[in-house]
Amino acid sequence: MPIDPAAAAPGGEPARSLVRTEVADGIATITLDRPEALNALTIPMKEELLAAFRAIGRDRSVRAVVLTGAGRAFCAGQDLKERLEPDATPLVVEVRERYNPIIRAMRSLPQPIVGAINGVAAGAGASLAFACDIRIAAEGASFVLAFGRIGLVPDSGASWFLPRLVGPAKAAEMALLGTTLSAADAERFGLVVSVVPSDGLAQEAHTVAGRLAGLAPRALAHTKRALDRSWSVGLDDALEDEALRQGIAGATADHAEGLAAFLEKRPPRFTGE
Ligand code: T3D
Repeated sequence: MPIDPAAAAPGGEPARSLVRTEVADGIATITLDRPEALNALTIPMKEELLAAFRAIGRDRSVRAVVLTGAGRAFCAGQDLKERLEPDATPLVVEVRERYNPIIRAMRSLPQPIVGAINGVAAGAGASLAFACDIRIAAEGASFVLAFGRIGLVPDSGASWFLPRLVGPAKAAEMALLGTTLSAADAERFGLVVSVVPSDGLAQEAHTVAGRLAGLAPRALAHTKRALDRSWSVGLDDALEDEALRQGIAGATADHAEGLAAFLEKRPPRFTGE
């Protein structure tokens, strides 16, 4: 979607899209598609991923997003071979200008994101998983903050998300020791909502995304923002923020539809208005 796969690459070869976006039934499925390198992130891939989120954010027909990886991994983080290239971008610039915008785009996306964690999520790949709203894992999936193993620090939001998702003690173990969290332990710590057999992951993620897609989009967008905001405000501030958002949601046609559906004992048909 963001990059035309048919467009010529510098060497004359058709550029291969490394991030696939498919939209069906109000659900956009984004697939990191570089399985030969465990979906490790290169610059073009990061650019495509950012473009994909931005395009989805503008598309009102999309009500929910599924983020997953092709092959046996979710994402192995930064492509370390690219990093060794002589003209590699300085780390501070790469993180600030290529990783952080993706994480911001995910968190400011009005639609909820379901992470379908099909395999290992390492380094910035784990950060991408953490930045989803809801995560479902395949039985063989795992999470590892691989940064420390190569003398780097957690980035792309990992140091912010992880303590909030699994608690400070587990986050410290994972961040400092680089301990791998299995899918089963990720469920125990609340990082993923469920663990399913590998061959059932896509279906389960789409079922959850389908439930989200059937809800009122504006209410979901406000809920997502309110949950994020709760980390940085006190109760008084949160109470007032809730009141304001409720005022906005209450004025939507979807709220009226929700009430009508309740009274008529039928499923609501939310339009996003
Ligand atoms: O720009 C910046 O650098 C700043 C941003 C940093 C953010 C980061 O993400 S830093 C962290 C980067 N990621 C890692 O350090 C993870 C490196 N990978 C691994 O530790 C392991 O591959 C895994 C634990 C993810 C999986 O292990 P395993 O045993 O299942 O697979 P493998 O055999 O190690 O890897 C399979 C292939 O994928 C292999 O290629 P080959 O030898 O078969 O041709 C391997 O080189 C490749 N691969 C895996 N991870 C990466 C990668 N290639 C490039 N970059 C990778 N990150």
